[in-house]
Amino acid sequence: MLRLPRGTQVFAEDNETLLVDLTEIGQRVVLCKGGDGGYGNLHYKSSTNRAPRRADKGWPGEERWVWLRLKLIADIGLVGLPNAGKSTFLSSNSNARPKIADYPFTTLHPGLGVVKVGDREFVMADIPGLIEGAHEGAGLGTRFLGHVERCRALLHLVDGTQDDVADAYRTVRAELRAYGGNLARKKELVALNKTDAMTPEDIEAKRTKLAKVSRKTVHVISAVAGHGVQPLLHELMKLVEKQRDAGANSGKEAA
Ligand SMILES: Nc1nc2c(ncn2[C@@H]2O[C@H](COP(=O)(O)OP(=O)(O)OP(=O)(O)O)[C@@H](O)[C@H]2O)c(=O)[nH]1
Ligand SMILES: [Mg+2]
Repeated sequence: MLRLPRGTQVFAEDNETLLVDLTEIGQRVVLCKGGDGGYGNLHYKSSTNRAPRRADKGWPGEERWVWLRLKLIADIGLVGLPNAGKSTFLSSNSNARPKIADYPFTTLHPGLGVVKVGDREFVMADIPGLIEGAHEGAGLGTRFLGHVERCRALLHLVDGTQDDVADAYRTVRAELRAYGGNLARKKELVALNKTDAMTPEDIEAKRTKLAKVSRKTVHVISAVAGHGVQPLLHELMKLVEKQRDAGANSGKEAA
């Protein structure tokens, strides 16, 4: 028996045919039937033959090669360029304690955290930073874009201390689109992060720029100082509940 985390997909040897999608906790499937153990001498013992020489070997079990691909299931997926502050945001607002550092690709594996908003909660996934070409394997590549597939909605973080916030936003969006599937169609909230390290004029200029390129309301936050975070968490919670009601998630394609 093999125990696998929820969200694991099992593919056939061709690495294309999906055999099972383990989206539920406790789900069990038989991939290969076990063999036949055969019979030992004891089985042939009888009143007339007290020491039988006979034994039957049985047959081997089924064998097959499979590919396992883990695609995390979360309510909200954090996306953004490396160093945008994704892990910081997850760490300051959930029970998760991811590694945080001032260099790109600090996060090498996606991680999950539970975010509490009042008496409700949602699960947020910290995804390694995306860079141009990620959909073709650049940086940490496509492996992580797969995790985004299963999130109900996205929070796109943009580091406000970089010069070109519009370009940062576009780069990530282009990767989501290029990966295909329903990634680019997912609901997305946008936040300008690290505003504790910016002047009010700079914040305003970059917020305007980002709103223009994303055509969305831009949340102005500081993941470190906690500025603007509570209203954003409420928005995320509202969005998650709406998506849950609509059945958009989580293994299955959004309706
Ligand atoms: N001033 C300031 N710095 C921040 C803020 N949020 C994150 N940082 C800093 O930015 C750097 C990168 O933060 P991370 O949370 O590791 O960034 P990430 O997006 O997870 O990066 P990758 O895992 O490499 O994709 C760290 O030095 C953080 O301390 C913020 O709100 N304000
Ligand atoms: Mg990180």
